[in-house]
Order: sequence, then structure tokens, then C-alpha cells
Amino acid sequence: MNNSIPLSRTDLTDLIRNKSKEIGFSLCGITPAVTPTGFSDLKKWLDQGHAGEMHYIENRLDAYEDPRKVMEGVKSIIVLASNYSSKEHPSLEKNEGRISRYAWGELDYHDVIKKKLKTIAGVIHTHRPECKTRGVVDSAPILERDFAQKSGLGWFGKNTMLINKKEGSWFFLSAILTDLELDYDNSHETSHCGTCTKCLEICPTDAFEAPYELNARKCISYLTIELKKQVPIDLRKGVSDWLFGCDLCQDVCPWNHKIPENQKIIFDTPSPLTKINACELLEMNGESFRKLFGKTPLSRPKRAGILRNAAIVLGNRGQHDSVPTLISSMNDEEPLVRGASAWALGEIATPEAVNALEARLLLENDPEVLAEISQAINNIQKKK
Ligand code: B12
Ligand code: SF4
Ligand code: SF4
Repeated sequence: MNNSIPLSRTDLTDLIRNKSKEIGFSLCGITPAVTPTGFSDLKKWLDQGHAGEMHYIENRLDAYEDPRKVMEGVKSIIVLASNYSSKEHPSLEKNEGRISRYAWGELDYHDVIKKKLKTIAGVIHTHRPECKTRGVVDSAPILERDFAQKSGLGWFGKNTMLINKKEGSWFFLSAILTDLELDYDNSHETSHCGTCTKCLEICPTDAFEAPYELNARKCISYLTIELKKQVPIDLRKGVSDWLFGCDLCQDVCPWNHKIPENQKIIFDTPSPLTKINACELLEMNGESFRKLFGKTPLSRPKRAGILRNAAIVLGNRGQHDSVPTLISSMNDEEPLVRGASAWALGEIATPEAVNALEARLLLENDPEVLAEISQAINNIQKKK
């Protein structure tokens, strides 16, 4: 291609679309960078407290409203979708817990996608050296799904996921912001959920307040990934065997049952971490945790969060042979892990578990862990 002849706006737009396909993005849509129509819903959502501890959303509300606060002079947003695995979850052996599909890559998807965004930005800069671009994947305060819908990539399902007729919803979104004007796509105005309510019914923690309205505080994804505190006691049973994230409201979606088997996915090498033995997790120290998970999304909740989740999974699975591991994790340096282990022992309630809880009551000095131990002992007594 001769770079001395400037490419027309339409040719550049086509080039961006073709390049995105070539390097593995499954969808590409382009939309003007204006205030997203969902902004008022976002404000309502925050006012209702649905964001829980995710204060980073509220703190950047100005930028959610105006993309120019994310990048000065931005005119267009190129939205890209990258498919991840639509394969079935493996069946679980004793004491194992599930990892949600989006973390099945060997590397963190943010790193994989960022590299691809740089490649596209490189193409743009070759033809418009003086333009500005910024690649974002969860890394900027923009409503990615809103811009995806505006650029024609799909509709908001009742489970709040962005769904595409051909691709389903097992994809990540990312975007390139640019100060160039490009050719724009039509927004996706139709919705294809019809009378279906499968996602709303399957949610084990009743996280949907209404169709299209997710109370993040009740969502297993939030509880196991974002929440730095103890999981509220009334939601622990619902967490079931999920160690990291949750796929249920997408698993049941009919639009995810039509995806071709040979669909290209973003991860070149899928990780073997589709499920993990929760006892082995509870035995990990900081160093082994970093070695195994440092470069994966599982590092986000840190060791304390993942081990807390592991204890909850063991409490829910109720296998007696996990009791010795839970007893030793009541000595963990992290109160979060000690508290969740106490709860799990109370759920399993073997005589050995009861003795260990009573012994720990005399040694523990963290008030929240003490409360967990007392509650676990009380529950066992009530059940007798
Ligand atoms: C915060 C966040 C979460 C929170 C809250 C999720 C949520 N539904 O809001 C938690 C931690 C729970 C979460 C969970 C998950 N997340 Co998340 N998350 C985000 C993040 C960072 C911001 C989302 C946000 O702003 N939510 C705020 C609320 C207001 O948005 P909303 O619920 O989508 O509401 C919109 C619509 O519902 C609509 N709306 C409101 N009312 C109505 C009424 C009608 C009639 C209609 C039609 C529409 C409508 O307007 C609102 C504003 O746009 C985005 C990345 C980004 N920057 O966008 C990723 C993102 C949305 N998450 C993603 C993923 C993959 C997940 C999980 C699948 C991960 C997992 N397996 O555990 C789960 C799915 C849970 C679910 N059912 O949503 C993907 C979604 C891709 C897709 N195909 O849609 C994103 C885009 C990340 C990415 N880069 O790919 N996530
Ligand atoms: S991800 Fe799981 S917990 Fe969250 S809304 Fe969907 S089904 Fe409910
Ligand atoms: S499960 Fe049904 S209601 Fe839910 S998003 Fe899919 S099609 Fe829509």
C-alpha cells in the first residue's frame, strides 16, 4: 500500500475493521463518542447502592457521562469483541470448585487484548500520524456495553450481558478511543430476549432486582472477585461451588447454545485452571499463590479473597475429608480466611470440626472472626 496517498475516511474505517478480524477480534463496531444513553440508568443504579464497594464507578461519574473526560478531543469509539471459551464446564471431583470461563486463559485477558488494541492503533497511526488514540479494556470509566450496543454489536439481555445473535455473550469488550471521525455503524435497536426469563430464574443469589437490573452486591461474580470483606452469611450457600466468578445466567441463555464449535477464541493457550481443588488452595502460601496465579485474573481478589472463597466452597460441598484443612486454615494469617473457615466447619459440623471451633474460640482475638466462630457453634447447637 502506498502511504503517501492519504486513505479516505471510508477506506481507513474498512482497514480498521479488516485488521480487527485478522488479529482475532470477532466483532467490530464504530460509534460517535457522545454521552451514553444508559448514563441515567447508571446514576439510578448507583443511587440504589447496587455497586456495593465498587466506589471506582461513582468516583469517575463525570467521565462516564462525557467520554472527553477519558480522552480529550475524542470523536469516535471503536468497540471490539473477543470471544472466550464457550466449552462446557468440566465435572467436579471431590472438594473442587469452579472458575468462570472468562478466566480460562493462561494470561490475564486485559494483557492479551491490550496488545491487540496496540496493533490496531498502530495501523491507524500509520495513516493518520498526528491523530490521538487510546485503547481501553476495563481500564477507563466508560460504559463499554452501551457503546457496543450503539455501534451495532448486540442488545442488552435481561441478564444485563451484551448479546450478539451469532456470537452469543461469551465475549469481552474493549475499545479504541480516537479523535478521528470515522464511518459509523447503526445502533442495535432490537432485543431478542422475547418472553424468556431463564437467566433471571437460575440466579442462585437472586441478584436480579428486575430484568436488566443487576444488584451487584448479590452477584457471585462481585462476591468472589470484587468484595474485599466477608461474604454476607445469607449469600454463602448461593455461592455454591464457585471459586471465582459465575457463569450461570449465561450458561442458560439460548443465544449461547447456538455458537459454532470451531469458533476462534482470544486465548491461544487455554489454561488448565478451569476448576481447582479448594483444599489445595487453602494450603497455599503467598509465594505459591503468586507463582500460580500472578499473571491470571485470579490475582485480583488476592490470596485472601481466593482462600476465603475456597473455604466457602468447602463449607457448601460438605465433605468430611476437608475438615483437617479447614481446621488448619483457622490459623491463617488473614482474618478473612479464618472467618470463612470457621463458617465452613460449622456447616460440615463433624465432632472434630466442633472441637476445633471451641478450641479456636479461646485463642482468636479478631472480633469478626470471633463472631463467625460463635455463630458457627450456635448454628450447630440449634441443628442438634
Ligand atoms: C462493574 C462490572 C461488573 C459488576 C456489575 C455488573 C453489571 N451488570 O453491572 C459485577 C462484578 C457484578 C460484574 C460481573 C460480571 N461481569 Co462485569 N463488568 C463491570 C464493568 C467494569 C462496568 C459495568 C457497569 O458499568 N455496570 C453498571 C450498570 C448500570 O450497568 P448495567 O447493569 O450493564 O446496566 C445497563 C443496562 O442494563 C441498561 N439498562 C438499565 N435498565 C434497562 C432497562 C431496559 C429495558 C434495557 C433494555 C436496558 C437497561 O442500561 C445500563 C447502563 O448501560 C464492565 C466493563 C465496563 N467498563 O463497562 C464489566 C463487564 C460488563 N463485565 C463483563 C463480564 C464478562 C462479567 C461477568 C460475566 C464475569 C463473570 N463470569 O463472573 C459477570 C456477569 C454478571 C452479569 N450478569 O452482569 C463484560 C461483559 C461482556 C458482555 N458480553 O456483556 C464487561 C463489559 C467487561 C469486558 N471488558 O468485557 N461486572
Ligand atoms: S453471574 Fe451468577 S450470581 Fe451473578 S447474576 Fe449471573 S447467575 Fe446471578
Ligand atoms: S436467558 Fe433469556 S432472558 Fe436471559 S438474556 Fe438470554 S434470552 Fe434474554
